[in-house]
Amino acid sequence: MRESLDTLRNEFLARIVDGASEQEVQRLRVEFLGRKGKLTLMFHRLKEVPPEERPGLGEALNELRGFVEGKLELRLTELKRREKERLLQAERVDITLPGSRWERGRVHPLTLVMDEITDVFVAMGFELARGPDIEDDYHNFEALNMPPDHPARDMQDTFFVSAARVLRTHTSPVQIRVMETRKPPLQVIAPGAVYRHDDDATHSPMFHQVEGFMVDSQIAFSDLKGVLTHFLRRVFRPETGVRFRPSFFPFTEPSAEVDIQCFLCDGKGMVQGQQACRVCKGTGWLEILGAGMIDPEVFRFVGYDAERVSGFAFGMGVERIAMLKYGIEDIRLFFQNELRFLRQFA
Ligand code: 2NM
Repeated sequence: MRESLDTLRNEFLARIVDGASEQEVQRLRVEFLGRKGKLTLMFHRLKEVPPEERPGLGEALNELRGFVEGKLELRLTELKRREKERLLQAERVDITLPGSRWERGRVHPLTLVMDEITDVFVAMGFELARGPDIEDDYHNFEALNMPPDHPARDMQDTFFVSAARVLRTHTSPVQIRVMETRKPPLQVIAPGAVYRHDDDATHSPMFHQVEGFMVDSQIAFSDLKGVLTHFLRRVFRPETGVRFRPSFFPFTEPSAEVDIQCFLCDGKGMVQGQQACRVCKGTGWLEILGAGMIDPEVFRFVGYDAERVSGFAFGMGVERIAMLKYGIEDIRLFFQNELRFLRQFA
């Protein structure tokens, strides 16, 4: 039995080599110290030896058990230490590397101009309204006095989503929705993206408008002139000349095109004596807005009594105003997100 103790110790030592994995350590623990382990069995066999040999043998067995347990524990500790070391190496970071800077973002020039336009109307008591980019035929055309066969529908190259739904070609449907759900007096502006099948240096398939309207019991064309003149003198210069030319829109009657005096040549049309002004192309005027008195037909569609209410409405293209203000020649610059372009706007 003494000899088998030495054999067992040697066998164990041969197995608990340096490369032993955690699983191998656990297997060895079971194999030697488990309920039917080799060492455990030897403890059972103690009763087979003569009583006088038992104390010495028992002591030797206890010593071997302690030895095996110690070695197993040592091996596990070593494995854990190595794993920790491996992780520390793998996850090493160089804390002396400089950090990457966060560049401060800027407001997009179109947002800048749209906010500026909006602020002037809000200061005059207008409220903001929004609506869906995908509209139905009724709100985008029909209720704006453009029946299915109306020639004005050709004026707008419409993107169709389905037979009955379109990407809105103007923000006027937002105003229709406001009038449908609320009663005068109302002063509302509707800024937002609109869509037309157009694409060149001055036309983008998606662009932005700010439209607005005012409805009450006694709104006159002079109110339209006063509000829009004030607006234009706020966004451009306080002394800017403004003119109203007769025009046509299906949803307003009478209608007008609103021009401002050119801010580059001061309305002279010429710069440095003889050269035609590059901003107004020599005309001295810049077209900025469309406007008019809301057509009684539109009031009928939204359920207003045209005998009791009147109002004006207007609309403008944000890109056009931004291009004039900043001297931008190509509308596509707004949508290319070229940082060298965008960084120029404070
Ligand atoms: C324009 C020009 C003239 C306009 C009309 C309406 C509505 F819904 F009230 F009838 N909203 N916007 C309007 C009128 C828009 O844009 C050039």
